[in-house]
Amino acid sequence: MADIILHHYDASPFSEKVRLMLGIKGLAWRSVIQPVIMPKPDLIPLTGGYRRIPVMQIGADVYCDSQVILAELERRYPNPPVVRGADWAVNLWADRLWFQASVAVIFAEMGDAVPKDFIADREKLSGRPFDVNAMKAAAPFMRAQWRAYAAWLEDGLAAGDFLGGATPSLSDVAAWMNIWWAGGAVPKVSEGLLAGFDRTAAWRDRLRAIGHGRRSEMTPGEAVQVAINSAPSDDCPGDPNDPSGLTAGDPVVVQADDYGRDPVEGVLVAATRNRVTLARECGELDVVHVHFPRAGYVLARR
Ligand SMILES: N[C@@H](CCC(=O)N[C@@H](CS)C(=O)NCC(=O)O)C(=O)O
Repeated sequence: MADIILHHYDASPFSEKVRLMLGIKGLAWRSVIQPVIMPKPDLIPLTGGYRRIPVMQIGADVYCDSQVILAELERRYPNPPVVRGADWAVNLWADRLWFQASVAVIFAEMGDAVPKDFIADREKLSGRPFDVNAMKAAAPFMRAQWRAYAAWLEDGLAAGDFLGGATPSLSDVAAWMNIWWAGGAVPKVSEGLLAGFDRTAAWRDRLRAIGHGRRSEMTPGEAVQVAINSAPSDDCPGDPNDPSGLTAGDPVVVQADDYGRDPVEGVLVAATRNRVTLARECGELDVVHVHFPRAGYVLARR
């Protein structure tokens, strides 16, 4: 099987979910470090416009968003099993509600030290002002939200070493992102918000000990060459009951429904219950298949 290539950067919390999943599965993977802000000249040709991180690439298949990345890793490498129960719903909560609380808590603390070009980039990404004073004003409320979310984790760990029982599950991976990010970026604040949460502290040590699998570096240019020299894999059939009414071959556009809404255009390969796949012909790259989650993304005819 072709190499797993993860386009990421070390400080990226959403990438940390994928790195932990690679650790749980014990996989070897290639690490491609992408820029923290635009431009991303060796990423955009692969995705067709999607700029967020992480992106996973396997040959000429490109997976945008940690949700579809984690699902594809589970599909290709089912052992040990990681996804169970209502894990995907927990994942979206940790990605959205908890992550937004983390953003406010972290940038209220360190926002004044953030470089201007980063702020300008993130304002463009979100379409809203990156207002550190507003984050500071909201911080007391957001810290309370953050601790309430962490308390669910603490309570969820009463029955076992991990949220899904005796072995790590996707819920652990999803929750880990927020604990990992706050712990690294604002350690004192995080310590206060987790005060008394002893099970969470022990769980954090257990997850940290899992590591990231076997990582080796690759340059962004090499990754583009891999896509040029590969053909996309076969995809599963579309959902015949899909409410969009779209069928394979239709010209479509996909975009995120939260932030980083850059539209990606292509030809529909398949729309399943939880994934949409587009074929894109892109100069030298010939055909790549770009995969997005359904939950959290808008799919429309062009
Ligand atoms: N829903 C996306 C969110 C990804 C996301 O927000 N990533 C951050 C980095 S952790 C990002 O792309 N920031 C802008 C950038 O890096 O250019 C996912 O699950 O992958």
